[in-house]
Amino acid sequence: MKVLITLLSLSGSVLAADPEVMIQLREHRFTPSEIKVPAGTKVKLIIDNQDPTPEEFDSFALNREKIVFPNSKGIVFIGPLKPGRYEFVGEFNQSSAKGVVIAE
Ligand SMILES: [Cu+2]
Repeated sequence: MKVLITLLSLSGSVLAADPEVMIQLREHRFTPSEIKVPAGTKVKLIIDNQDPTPEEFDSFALNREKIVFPNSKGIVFIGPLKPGRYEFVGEFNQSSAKGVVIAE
């Protein structure tokens, strides 16, 4: 019974649509570079790499790392987050590819 309850609650969270945020990466810059998300909610980040080179979405604060191939999209789920600022970078182009998730 415990297993069944766990499965039901899992499918419940899958059925409820998680908010999605699209982030474009072009010329090694994220747009938007400042992303506001609701605190306490799981959010789906879609990273659309329009550059001809791979990039790695990397965030120590969010505890996430994801390689995104050239001209491809990568998906990173974050949260639920406490209110605050969570910086991220494109690890391969850290001088320009920078951004922050603001949970509020
Ligand atoms: Cu990394």
